Amino acid sequence: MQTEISRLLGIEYPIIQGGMAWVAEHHLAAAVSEAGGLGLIGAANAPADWVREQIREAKKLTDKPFGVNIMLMSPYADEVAKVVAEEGIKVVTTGAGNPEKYMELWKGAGMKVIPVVASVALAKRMERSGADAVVAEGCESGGHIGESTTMTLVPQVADAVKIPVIAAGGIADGRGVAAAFMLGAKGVQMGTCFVVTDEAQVHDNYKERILKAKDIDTKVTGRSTGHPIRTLRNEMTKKYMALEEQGASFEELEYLTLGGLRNAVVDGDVKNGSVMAGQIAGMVKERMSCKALIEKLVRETDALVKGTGLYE
Ligand code: TUI
Repeated sequence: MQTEISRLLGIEYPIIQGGMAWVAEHHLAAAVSEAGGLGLIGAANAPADWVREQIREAKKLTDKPFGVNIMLMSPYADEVAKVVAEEGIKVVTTGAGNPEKYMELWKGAGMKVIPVVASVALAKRMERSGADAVVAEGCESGGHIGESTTMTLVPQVADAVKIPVIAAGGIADGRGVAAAFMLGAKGVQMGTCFVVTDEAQVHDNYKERILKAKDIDTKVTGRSTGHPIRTLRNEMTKKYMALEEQGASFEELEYLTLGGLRNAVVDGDVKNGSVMAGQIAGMVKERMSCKALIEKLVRETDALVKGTGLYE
């Protein structure tokens, strides 16, 4: 399953684990990389020292390449941007913004830079600034999302740029991976299906909520504040919708979703917390190791793609 992306990153399979806030810590990232994909540590809103520590811990668990995802709205983004270069990280992905101001630093350090984009315009701009690839993330994804679906975004981005495109949003089995290749992607990034893996340090209530989710169980809060976030519906989303209708303040609304992610992931408060997950949660029904998941994805994809020449 070699593509431009697996070759660019020096990995076995072009399968990337999303840099999910509170979820993508060193155990998960190392397990994905050990299994032949690319694991990511999600810097999210964490201080730079936490990120440095996570990088050092991941290095103890794997010699294979892994990356760091930098959430650009983080108050610590500037510091984290320096830490990843200092620690010799080979691949950085970014989300929720435009990473242009860090490009010189990262390219100078010999790093591969892969911004997550939700539009053709940002994809083109990233290519001009020297990005090595982009992740085109459709709004099927969990967490902070854009407007377009994966089905519409991926081919439009693939047509607009020469650098390889990685598809994200709504992928959790070989059919999704093969479909992404059909749309012009050279790799995939997945989040929700990695949350329920054995290595994910996530409260069991959170994993169970994903495993029990049905197709229509996600909601998007924050469209009115300009920060749309996809989560599984619960008391929090109900309260959010009610507050939104009453014209609550931006801060009040933001606190409800973003503050609640830690409560859900760490404490298992899946009623009032923020249970970020993608629309594909309804199809994620089995717990397994990262190795078993990646082997299953590769096996299923191979069976569908064989003979089509799509891997070349
Ligand atoms: O970033 C994500 N997903 C996330 S981040 C997150 S935690 C969070 N914390 C505080 C505030 C908001 C979120 C939970 N989930 N995915 C990557 C992604 N990036 N999706 C969409 C975008 C995006 C959207 C607009 C990237 C760039 C953009 O425009 C940038 C510009 O300046 O043009």
